[in-house]
Amino acid sequence: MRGLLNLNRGRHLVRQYSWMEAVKTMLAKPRKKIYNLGACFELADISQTSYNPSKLSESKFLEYSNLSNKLHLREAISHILIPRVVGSGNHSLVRQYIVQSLKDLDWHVELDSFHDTAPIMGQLHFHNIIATLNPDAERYLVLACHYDSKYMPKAEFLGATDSAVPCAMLLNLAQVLQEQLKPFKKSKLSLMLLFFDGEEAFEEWGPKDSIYGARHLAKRWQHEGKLDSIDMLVLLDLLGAPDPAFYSFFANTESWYMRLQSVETRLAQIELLERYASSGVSQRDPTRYFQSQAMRSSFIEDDHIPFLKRNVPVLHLIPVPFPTVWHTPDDNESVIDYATTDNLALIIRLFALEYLLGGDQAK
Ligand code: 1BN
Ligand code: ZN
Repeated sequence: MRGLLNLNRGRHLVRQYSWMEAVKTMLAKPRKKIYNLGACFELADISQTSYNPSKLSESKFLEYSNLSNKLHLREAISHILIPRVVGSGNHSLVRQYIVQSLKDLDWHVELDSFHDTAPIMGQLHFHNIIATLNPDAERYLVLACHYDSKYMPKAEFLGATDSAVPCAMLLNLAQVLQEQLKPFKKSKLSLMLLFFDGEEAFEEWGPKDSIYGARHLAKRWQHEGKLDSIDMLVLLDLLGAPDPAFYSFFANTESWYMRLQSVETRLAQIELLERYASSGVSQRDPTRYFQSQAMRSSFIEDDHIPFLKRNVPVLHLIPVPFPTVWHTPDDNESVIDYATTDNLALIIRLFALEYLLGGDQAK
C-alpha cells in the first residue's frame, strides 16, 4: 500500500502519461464531458492499478454493515447546523461540540490555532481540530472536512451539505465504530479526523481568501516533517443532497476510489442501501454514487489543495455537479436526504475499516 501511494511522492503532482498512453489516448473514442461551475471536466475510463489490497471477508463485511446509529447522525447534524462563521459565538460552540464529542469517545484532540487576516473581517483566530486515535502512530488514514460556514451578510446560511453533514458523518463514524477502532489506539497505522477551519472565502475565493486552515496546517506539517505520515487525505465536502455522483480525480489514489466503488457494490448486492436506485436523468450512471470514470483534466479547489501540492495522496469526495443549492440559503435542513446521507456514511465507515484492517496493520 505504502509503496503504491508513495509512487508519486516528491515526483509529480499529477499523473504523467507515458508515450504508449499518449498514443492510446489519441486513438481513444471521444470522451464524455461534464460542464459544471464554468469548468469542463473530461471523463476517462478508469485503468486498473497493480495494488490489490485484501477486502473484508463476507462475514466481517456483513457484521460491520449492520452497525449504525442513525439517531446519533441526526443529532450531530442538528448540533452543527447553525450559522458558524469564523470568529462567531456559534463557531466556537460548534468547535466545542466536535472536540467534546471526540474526547468523550477517548480520542486525542488537539487544536491547531493561528491568526490570519481576511477581507471584510480583519484579523481572525482560526482553529483546525485534529483528532487522532493514536497520537504516536507512524501513519494515518486522514478523513477530513471543514466546520466553518460561509459568511453571507444578507442571508442566513447554514451550510447543510457545506459541510455540516460531512462533519456529522465523521463524528458518527467515531461513535458507531468505537469498538472496532479500539485496536487503532495503539497501532502504527491509525486514524485521524481533521476538521478544517476557514475553508470558505469571506469576499471572493482566491489564494489568500479561502482554505485558511488547510493552508496553515499543510505548511506547518511540512516544516515539522509530518506530511509523510499521511497515507491518504480523504476530503468530504458537499454531502447530504440526493443522488450525488463522485469521480476519481487522482491516479495515485484510484485503487482506493475503486475500493469505495466496491464497498458500494457489495452493499447494493446485499440490499443494505436505502432507497437506492435513483430516478436522476443525467449522463452518469444513475444507479450508483461512485462512477466508473475518472476526471483527470481538472480538479476542484478545496481544502486538499495545499496537501496535494505537497504530494500528499488525496481522495476528494465531492459530488459533480455540486448540489444545486450550493452557496445559497437553500443549503439548509430541507436539502438533506437522510437515505443518501445514511448510505454514504455507511460506505465511508466500511471503507475506513477496510483500509485500516486490510493490511492487518492494527498491531
Ligand atoms: C466547496 C464548498 N468549496 C467551497 N465550499 C470550494 C470551491 C470554491 C469549489 C469555489 C469551487 C469553487
Ligand atoms: Zn462552501
